Amino acid sequence: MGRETLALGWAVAATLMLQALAMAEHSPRTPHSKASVFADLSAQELKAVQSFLWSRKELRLEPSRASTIAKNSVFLLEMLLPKKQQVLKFLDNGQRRPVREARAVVFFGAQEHPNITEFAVGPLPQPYYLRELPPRPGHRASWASRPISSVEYVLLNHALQEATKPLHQFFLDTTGFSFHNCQLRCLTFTDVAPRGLASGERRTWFILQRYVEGYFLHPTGLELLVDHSSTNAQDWTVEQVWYNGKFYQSPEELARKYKNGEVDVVVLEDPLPKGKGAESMKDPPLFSSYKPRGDFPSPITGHGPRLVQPQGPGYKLEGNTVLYGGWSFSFRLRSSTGLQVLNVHFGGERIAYEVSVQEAVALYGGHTPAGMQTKYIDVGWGLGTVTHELAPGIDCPDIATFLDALHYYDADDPIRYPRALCLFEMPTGVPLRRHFNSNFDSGFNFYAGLKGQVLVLRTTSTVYNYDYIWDFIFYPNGVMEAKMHATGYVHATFYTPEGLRHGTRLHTHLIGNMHTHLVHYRVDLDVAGTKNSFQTLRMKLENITNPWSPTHHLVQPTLEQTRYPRERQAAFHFRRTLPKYLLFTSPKKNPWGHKRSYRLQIHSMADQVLPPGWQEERAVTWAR
Ligand SMILES: *[C@@H]1O[C@H](CO)[C@@H](O)[C@H](O)[C@H]1NC(C)=O
Ligand SMILES: *[C@@H]1O[C@H](CO)[C@@H](O)[C@H](O)[C@H]1NC(C)=O
Ligand SMILES: [Cu+2]
Repeated sequence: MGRETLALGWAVAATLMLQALAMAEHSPRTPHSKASVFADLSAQELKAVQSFLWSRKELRLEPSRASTIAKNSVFLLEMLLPKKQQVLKFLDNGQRRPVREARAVVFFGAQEHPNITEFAVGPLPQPYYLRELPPRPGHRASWASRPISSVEYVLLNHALQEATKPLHQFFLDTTGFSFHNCQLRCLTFTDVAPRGLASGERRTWFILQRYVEGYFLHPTGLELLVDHSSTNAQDWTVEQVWYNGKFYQSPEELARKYKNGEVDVVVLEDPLPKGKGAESMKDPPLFSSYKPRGDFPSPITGHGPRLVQPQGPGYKLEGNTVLYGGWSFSFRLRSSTGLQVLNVHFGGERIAYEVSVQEAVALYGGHTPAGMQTKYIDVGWGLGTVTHELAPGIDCPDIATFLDALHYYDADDPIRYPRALCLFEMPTGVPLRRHFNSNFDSGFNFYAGLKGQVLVLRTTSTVYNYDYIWDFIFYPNGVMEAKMHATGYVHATFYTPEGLRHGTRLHTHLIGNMHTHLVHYRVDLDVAGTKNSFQTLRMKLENITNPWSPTHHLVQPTLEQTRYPRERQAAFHFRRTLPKYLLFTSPKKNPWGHKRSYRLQIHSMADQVLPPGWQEERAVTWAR
C-alpha cells in the first residue's frame, strides 16, 4: 500500500484496528542495530554535516545568528529517510544498509534573487558529498514564504518599535503599556500568516498585545500590516493600521487623529495588581494566567491518583526501538514535521511501515484583519522542533521514561531539548475484555477479565499560543491509535460587536475566534506484506421472503464489499458519508479464508473549511 492521508479534526483520533490476525509465520523482529536506520541524527552526525557544509566555501555560509536576512545560512538539518524499498531490502532480505544521509535546508539570502535549496548530505558519519534535492515540479519553496527566523523576529521587533514611536502617548493613554522605557508594562506582538494575499508576498499582520502572563488574551485593539519582503530590514514599512474597527494609512495618521480627538478610543483596564507590580495575596490572579481561581463547594485537594509500577515497566526500550507485548516499533522525532513511528510489528509481522504526523493547520475566521487573515500552517512554524520539556505527573505520569531530542533548526549548533518525549504504560480504566459466565441459578461458572492497559508514546508541539499533545497508543490486542489533543491558549483578537459573527466573547475586549484544526497523518500500512489493496464494507438491507415462513418478508442487514482498484478512488471527500468499514487488505488469507486486513477507524468531526482550489487551500490539498 502506498501512502495514504487522513484529515483529522479537533481532538481527534484515528485507530487502526486489527481485524483477523492469522497464525502468522513468526519472523524474527528487527534487531536494534538494524532499526538504527530510522534513528534521528546524533549530535556528532549533525556536527559532521555542519562542518562539511561550512567547508564548502562556494556556499558562502554565515551563522544563523548573524543579524541580517541577506546571508546564506543553514536553516534545518535532519535525517533523510532512505527510500522505503532500500530499507525493506536491508531489513528483510539482508541486503546492504542504505547510505545514511542528512537533509539540509539552506537559505541563500545573500544574492539578488534569494532562494531556498534543499540538499542531501552524505554519507554519514563522514560526509563528503552534497546533492541538491530537486523540488517536485511546480513545488519549489518560495523565498517569500519561508519561516521567520529568530533574527528576522528581532529585526521585526525593532522595526515595529521604530514605526510606532508616534503612538507612544496613544499606547500609554489607552493601554498603560508601551514599547519604550516600559519595564513591567511593555507591549508585544503576535504575527499571523499567511503573509500576504498572493504567492511571492511577505506582508504580515501583527496584533499588538500587552506583555503580561497569557498575553495572547490581551490584544490592545491595534493591528499593523508590515511589508518585510526585502532582505534589507531598512526597507520594511508599515502599510496599514487597524484600530478598534477602523483603518488608518499609517501610525502617524492614527497618532494625529488621536491628538485631534477623532479616534474612537477604548481605554483598557489595568491587568496588573495595583502597586508596583508586586502581587499581593488579596489580588485575584490575572484571568489569562494558569493560576487556579474561584471556589468549588467540594474543593479537590491533595495530589490525586498516581500510577505505580511495582514490577518496573512492561516495555523495553532499545535505542530508538520499543518492545511491548506483541509490539515492536522504532520512532523518531523529525524536526520539520514531528513524531513518526516506523517499522511497526505486531505478533512478529510488520503491519505498518510508517505512521507519522505530517502537518497541522488551523484556519480562522474573524472581523479584525489579523483574525480574518489567519490560516496557520504549522510545519512553517517548526512543528517538529517546538518540543519543550514534559512535566512528570502532569504531561506524562511520573513513572514514564523521558527522552531528550536534538534539533538543528534556525541555530548554529544542535540543540538538546530535554524530556521532549515520554513513553509509559497506563491503565485504560476499562477492561480490554471481560465475561461473567452465569450458571443461571444464582451463581456462576466462571468470571474472566483482561486488564485494560496500553503503551503510550507522547510528545508535544507548542506552536506559539497553542499546544498539541501527540500520542501514539499501542493496545495489547493489536490496535494502534494516533491521537491529538489541542490545548494551550486560543488565538484571540480584539472584541468588536461584528466579531461575534466569527466567535465568542471571552472577556471585556476579547473574542475567541472560530477555527478548525486539521491534522495530516501519513499511514503507510503493510498488512502481511506490501501488496495491500483497499476495500470497504457497508451494511445493505435485504428484503427476502422468509424461508421458514413464506407468507412473511424478512428484512435484514447484509455485508456489501467494495473494492477500489485505484488509490484515487479511495480518496473520500468531505461531506459524503464514509463507508462504514475501511479495510486495508492483503491478498493473503487467514485460515478461514478471509483476506487478512486492518481496519481504519476515523474519529473526527473535521470538515472542509475552504473551497477546493481556493488560494491557500492549494497548500493543504491533503485536507480535501
Ligand atoms: C539558488 O541559489 C544558489 C546559490 O547561489 C544557486 O547555486 C542555485 O542555482 C539557485 N537555485 C535556483 C533554482 O535559482
Ligand atoms: C419488502 O418487500 C415486500 C414485497 O415487495 C414489500 O411489500 C415490503 O414493503 C418490503 N419491506 C420493506 C421494509 O422494504
Ligand atoms: Cu484551537
